[in-house]
Amino acid sequence: MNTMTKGSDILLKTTDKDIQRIGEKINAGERISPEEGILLFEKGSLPFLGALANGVRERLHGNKTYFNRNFHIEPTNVCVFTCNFCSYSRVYSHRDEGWELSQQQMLDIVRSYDGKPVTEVHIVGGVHPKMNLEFFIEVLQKIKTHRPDLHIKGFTAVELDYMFRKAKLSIEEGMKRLHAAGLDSMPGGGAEIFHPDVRKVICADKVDADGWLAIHETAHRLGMHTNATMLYGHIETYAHRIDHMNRLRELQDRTKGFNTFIPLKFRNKDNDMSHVPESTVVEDMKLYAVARLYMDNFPHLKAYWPMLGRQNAQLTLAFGVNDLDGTIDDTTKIYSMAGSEEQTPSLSTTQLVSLIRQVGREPVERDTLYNEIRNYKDVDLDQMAQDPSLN
Ligand code: V47
Ligand code: SF4
Repeated sequence: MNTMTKGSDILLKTTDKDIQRIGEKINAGERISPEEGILLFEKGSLPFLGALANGVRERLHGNKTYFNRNFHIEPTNVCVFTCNFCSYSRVYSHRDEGWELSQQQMLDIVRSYDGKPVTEVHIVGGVHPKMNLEFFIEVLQKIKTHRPDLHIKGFTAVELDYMFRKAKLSIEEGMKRLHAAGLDSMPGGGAEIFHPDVRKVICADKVDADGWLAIHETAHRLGMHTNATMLYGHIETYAHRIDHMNRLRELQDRTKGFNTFIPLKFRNKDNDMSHVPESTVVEDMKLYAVARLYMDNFPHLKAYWPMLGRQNAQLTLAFGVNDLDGTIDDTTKIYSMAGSEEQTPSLSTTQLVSLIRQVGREPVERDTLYNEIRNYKDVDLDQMAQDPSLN
């Protein structure tokens, strides 16, 4: 049963004229301006924003909540860059404190999923000065030879920018070579906050906004889909968030190549920004809601449960989110090292399905491109728990 409040019901109870007008615009299917986006952050109450965002989410996806079966490969945490929010990377001179996987070790990880119904491998890591384009082309080819049907979502624009510059290739040439080797799509990492006033404080030395956007635009032009993230809840203002989302919305108007927007909550353990307090759950939910309202041309909004924790991820499903990412199988360290509650992030299919059903939503397994694989709305949870392929 769906007990969520529709946006139009809550509008009657809003006394702020500006906010009421913005709500009416959204309910009429009109786009909101950057100024209106900032006003929503400043003056929109949590229940009001939640109801509006939920209305948009249900217009787009009904009660469906997507997840996938996936695992990560993190080739290395050695990194030439020094983002202040990063708890995960080690500089090259301290590489003995980190890890560097060989091609064989990466392939062994893929082989360990033989016979298991995963559909996606997500490859992301630090920017290692010696792991170059040729190295990753071989990795992609080996994975595809071993398991052609496995979708490879790999490499942030930060990793690609470094690889292409080192190989002295244009973005287009570099992307074409990776695509031909087996790269199917790109994750959304490395975006952080685009505005230079923030970027110069939190991640001064890596690719800037225009470089990040140019790589995604090229991928879209070559027919690949990508995601986009935003690292929020540190030193950025509401205006910086809207500026970030606006740049993405403008690119999406031109290419339609983004699948999913993924806000990532800043976690402050063991990094150079540990003095910055983390955002509250109220701020988190407001951010998801405003993202759903502002990013009107993004089909999907994802809450990445290893970062938020599973209970808060459940809560986001009432604030515009329609996707929870995947089973993960304890194959990523980025968030546990930054202090997430999820120290060994892993959910069986049964657990993910239960998580979604507990809050009255309809779990749908998808592939990376959001083709539906199976709807678990009416599946018997006890029977599922007995099925080894789902646990
Ligand atoms: O760009 C690093 C973030 C990102 C911290 O596309 C941190 O499906 C919070 O982009 N606190 C990489 N966040 C991961 C990423 C991603 C994750 C899941 C799904 C997808 C997708 C993409 O992790 C980085 C950075 O924004 N990050 N450190 C931290 N302390
Ligand atoms: Fe390197 Fe990525 Fe960490 Fe920045 S966030 S230091 S690019 S691993």
